[in-house]
Amino acid sequence: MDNTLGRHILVEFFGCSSEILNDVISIEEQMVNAAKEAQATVINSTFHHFSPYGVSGVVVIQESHLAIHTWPEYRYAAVDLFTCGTEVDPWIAYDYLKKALEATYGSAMEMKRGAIDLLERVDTKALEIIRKDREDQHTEPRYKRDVWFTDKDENIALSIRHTGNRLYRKKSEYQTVEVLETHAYGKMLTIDNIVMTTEKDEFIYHEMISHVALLSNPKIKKVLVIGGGDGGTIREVLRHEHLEQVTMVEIDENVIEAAKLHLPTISTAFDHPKLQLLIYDGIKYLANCPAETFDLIIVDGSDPLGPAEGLFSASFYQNAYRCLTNDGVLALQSEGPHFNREAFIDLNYCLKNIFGQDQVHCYLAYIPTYPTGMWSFHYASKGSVHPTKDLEESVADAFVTKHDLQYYNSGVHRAAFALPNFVAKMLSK
Ligand code: SPD
Repeated sequence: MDNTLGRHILVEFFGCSSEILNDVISIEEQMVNAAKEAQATVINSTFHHFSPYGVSGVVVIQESHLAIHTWPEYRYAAVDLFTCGTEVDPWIAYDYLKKALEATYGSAMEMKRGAIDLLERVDTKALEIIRKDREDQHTEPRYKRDVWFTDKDENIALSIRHTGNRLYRKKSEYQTVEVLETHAYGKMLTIDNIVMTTEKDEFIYHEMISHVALLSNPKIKKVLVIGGGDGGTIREVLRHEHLEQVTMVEIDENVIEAAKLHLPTISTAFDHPKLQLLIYDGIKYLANCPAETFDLIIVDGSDPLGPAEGLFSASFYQNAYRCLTNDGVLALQSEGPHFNREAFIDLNYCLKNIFGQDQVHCYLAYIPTYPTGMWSFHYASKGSVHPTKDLEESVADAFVTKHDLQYYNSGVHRAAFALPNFVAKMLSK
């Protein structure tokens, strides 16, 4: 170290815990801890998760940086530990990370950086004055965390910055449910690294998945909600006081627990006397449900992966059709025209086959925390009810005023069915 400016250790960790390597919050925490163990001064950290797998990030320290990229599918992490000066020992960070990542094997190569003999020192007096001025102005805490959650397919991503503190995490036999604290959208519920809902924009999705169907068919009395464990959909549905019964079937009780603990403004309706709550597989429930039981079925599921995959199948929608009363309506989230494009088109095609060409209507809403923002829903009518022709605007708007709705109104209801040409073309094939 006598004759160089810094030490750079290039590290490979093998046989690590895949779960830790895929957890952006743990990786950020462990990298910061490793820096601190090595007596470095942390300036800031920036970390991203890449779904489905992998984390990248850097901890900037006053003495240079620690960087990582992980491949959970190979239980492998590539790490750079670069420190300047004599006070920080990068090998302490190496030892700490080897344990923290549960690596079975680590290999490392140390390089000396900036050989003094090869460098020419210039007069630094002017630079010192500038640096002192900047230090005097510095009032903010020095360590800034920049931790990002990313919802992504192979081509498109949406990233949301959060505090790095995880409020909830549970893994069930179906999925991993988490609640994170975002800076812009309040608390956010995720399932298997997909955004489900956030406190600040949830109203768009929940108002649109519920009121479009309920306000175009006042005869609806019995409602079934499949999924929707955060409670936002039943909160909106149960605003309609004339309903006789609302049944909700959620496969994973952890979603309900997470919402009750951390999303109090969304999970307000779980104690409603008209609610019958079942923790059960919605696909099996519909398969065994007697014909013509519900006037409205709402499918509030996740993307077509994991337990939600069956919510995108023909047999599921055949059962939904069978379980609807003669003038019954099906309302569902149907992905984004730009995101999960195939699922969006296939679902439209599948519903038209089951309900009939003219019985299926796609409508759109703009949800900032879903990738691409443009999100779709479908309204499929078993009988003669039409989503816009049967809308009583004055009734809808009185309802909006009474409940102080934040997105839905009769104008938005009608406009949501006006599809941009490229979307209409996608669905006409
Ligand atoms: N890409 C995310 C689609 C999620 C739809 N369901 C959200 C659940 C909100 N109640």
